[in-house]
Amino acid sequence: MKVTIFGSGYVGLVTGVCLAEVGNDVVCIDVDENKINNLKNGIVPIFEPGLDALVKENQHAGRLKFTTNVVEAVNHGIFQFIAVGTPPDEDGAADLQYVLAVAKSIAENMESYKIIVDKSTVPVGTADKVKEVVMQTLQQRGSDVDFDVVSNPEFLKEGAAINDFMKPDRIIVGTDNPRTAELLKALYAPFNRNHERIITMDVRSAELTKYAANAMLATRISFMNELANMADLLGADIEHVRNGIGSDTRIGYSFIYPGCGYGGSCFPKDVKALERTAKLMGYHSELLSAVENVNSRQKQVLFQKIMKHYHGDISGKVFALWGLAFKPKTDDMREAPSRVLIEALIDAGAQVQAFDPEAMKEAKRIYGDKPGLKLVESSEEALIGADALVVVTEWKNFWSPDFDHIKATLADAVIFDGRNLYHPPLLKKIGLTYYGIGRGQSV
Ligand code: UPG
Repeated sequence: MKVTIFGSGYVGLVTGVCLAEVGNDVVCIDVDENKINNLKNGIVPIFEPGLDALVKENQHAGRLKFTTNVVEAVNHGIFQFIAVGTPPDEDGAADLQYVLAVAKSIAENMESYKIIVDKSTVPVGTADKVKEVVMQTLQQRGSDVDFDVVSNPEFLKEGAAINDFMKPDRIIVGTDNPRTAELLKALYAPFNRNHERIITMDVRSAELTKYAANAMLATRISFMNELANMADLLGADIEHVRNGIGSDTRIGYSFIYPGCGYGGSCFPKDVKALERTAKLMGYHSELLSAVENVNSRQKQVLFQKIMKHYHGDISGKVFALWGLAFKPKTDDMREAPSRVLIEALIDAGAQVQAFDPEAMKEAKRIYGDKPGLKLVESSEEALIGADALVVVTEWKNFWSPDFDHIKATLADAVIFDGRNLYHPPLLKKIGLTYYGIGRGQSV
């Protein structure tokens, strides 16, 4: 089938390559010429495991093309996916200008029936707005070409996006037109094997499903982070509590890991946007604002533990920081807890020596030569001359370091573990002072 994807960012690229991989004829379009030229040469702008190879293979096979030419792109696919950004504006609402601009471009150039698919995470009611823009533009052109607008939200986790697309838990298709649902089902058939994963519903419910999923997951995390803070005060270990409740099949083990706060491009943005949508409807969501507030506070927890340990004075101290990306297997530092910590430590007069397996380039782009921050080449180098170690992201190669060596290297022999990677009794035996999240140590 012929597919066009507007926006060659994270969601658009993954969607494009995965649809091409199963044999579709895909054209990806972006306004950024530089990005498109790089992609034509197999240079992928983001780090996502498996993406590079799929871009190259499918381009080589002729199933995947990149362009900046709107006329060519609109004429190509019966499916026109919109996968452009929806950044939050000042008051947390998703900014729809890019989505609506794409809708207009499609309408300006379409000559035959098109299925316009909203893939970007957009507030409830956006599909109706897209429909309106397309209708108006067609009217101005004096064209009566038929079209449908579908909401088909993505559920891709950074670092596991290819697998999430190829083997989805579910594929949500929101449309009010049964004929369109059938066409989408045909497009997604290769990913809908073994058991039925396609759930069709009306457009608004599909739009809300996306926000509901992310808000639920964010709520679980904030809930666990609050409990962790209580566990610290109560002298309980949240890791035992996590195991204790996770074993209840109604609760389950996923997304109940306490830590130094959730980040990334989705949870913070989507929780705020849903709260804002509720407000626009005249509904104040007590829960969503609490989820967001708990998370902002949680990003300060490591800093508070550090300040408490050092009795409020860390000037001149050097901190080795392991992990800059908001989570492992990505180079993404958007809303990352590491950023809040780096800035707090430096403002308080300390120095930071930071290392991340993938995000060094991104850190350099964000911080340049920020005074007080040294970006180093290895986890080992971060320790040299440091007083303490802070672990912020749970990359696998941080899971089992040489603790004897750490003890011998760090001047103050102390570890602040923002992801509860380590076993407190073991570290105690080695002679390291250890602070985790909710391990029964009050801040
Ligand atoms: N996190 C925790 N504790 C947990 C699980 C996650 O603190 O138990 C944190 C994690 O460190 C990260 C954040 O939660 O900061 C988000 O993690 P994850 O969901 O793996 O990352 P994203 O790539 O942001 O993916 C989310 C949804 C995905 C959706 C995407 C964009 O999981 O389904 O498509 O956001 O909306």
